[in-house]
Amino acid sequence: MGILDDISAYLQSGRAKIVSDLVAKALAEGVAPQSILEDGLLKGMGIIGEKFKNNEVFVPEVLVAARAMNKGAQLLKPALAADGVKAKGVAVIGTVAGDYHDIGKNLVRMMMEGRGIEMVDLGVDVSAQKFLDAARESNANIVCCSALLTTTMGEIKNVVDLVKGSDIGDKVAVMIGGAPVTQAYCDQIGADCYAPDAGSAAEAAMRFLA
Ligand code: B1M
Repeated sequence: MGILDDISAYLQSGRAKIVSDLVAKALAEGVAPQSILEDGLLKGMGIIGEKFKNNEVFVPEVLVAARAMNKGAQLLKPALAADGVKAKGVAVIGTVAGDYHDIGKNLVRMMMEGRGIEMVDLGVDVSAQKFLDAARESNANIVCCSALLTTTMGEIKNVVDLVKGSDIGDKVAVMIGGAPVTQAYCDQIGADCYAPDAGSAAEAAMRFLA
């Protein structure tokens, strides 16, 4: 196995220290930063995303893999910037107003980061106006809303209405998800996309950006 396969494999098993060491070694050996990112880190995270979607791995495995991904990516950042490599796109993410659940939202963020998307995380209890302001400020391609309560799910519609009715409405896609959210609800409120889990959310985001 080459060093990039090793990076992918150790990332999948959440070995953050080894992943960092291997990324540093690959850089020292002159491997292109873009290749370390695409064929090592992102490849590993993509495999974890797919396994998570298929219930072959669960939340703890995703969290440790994401931590390893972040460690490796941090090390790679200066080299990527020097190489002129840009993020694949920008997404704003948050849990809607009145809702404090953030475990699923964080997983979605990590999976999307794992695909090379720059994430602006607004945290929890985020108003529709805050989603719109952040999307405008960061020039985002996607706004991602998470809701875990039937009582806060309606807030997603406020975000969709505000963002879609704004000056950036035709440039930004709104993606929605969370346990009570369904495709039928997505269709009903006119959001661009519903994703049932973090892996599917990352895949859908990549489709938008393509
Ligand atoms: Co809350 N809670 N909770 N809770 N809580 C639920 C959601 C509940 C189903 C429990 C129950 O009654 N069985 C219930 C909701 C009922 C309903 O509305 N139908 C509930 C309730 C009622 C409440 C309170 C009102 C309880 C109270 O105070 N009386 C209160 C509300 C507080 C508030 O937000 N205002 C409350 C509080 C809390 C805690 C703070 C204690 C804690 C949250 C801690 C935290 O998030 N930091 C908590 C927890 C942990 C849960 C449960 C147990 C677990 C949620 C979770 O993290 N799941 C939950 C019961 C359950 O689900 N078994 C429950 C794991 C996570 C990985 O899954 O978030 O679904 P999930 O995310 C998935 C997908 O949904 C999807 O991808 C993720 C990964 O695959 N996804 C997206 C999520 N966001 C997405 C966005 C996307 C795409 C996909 O695109 C943008």
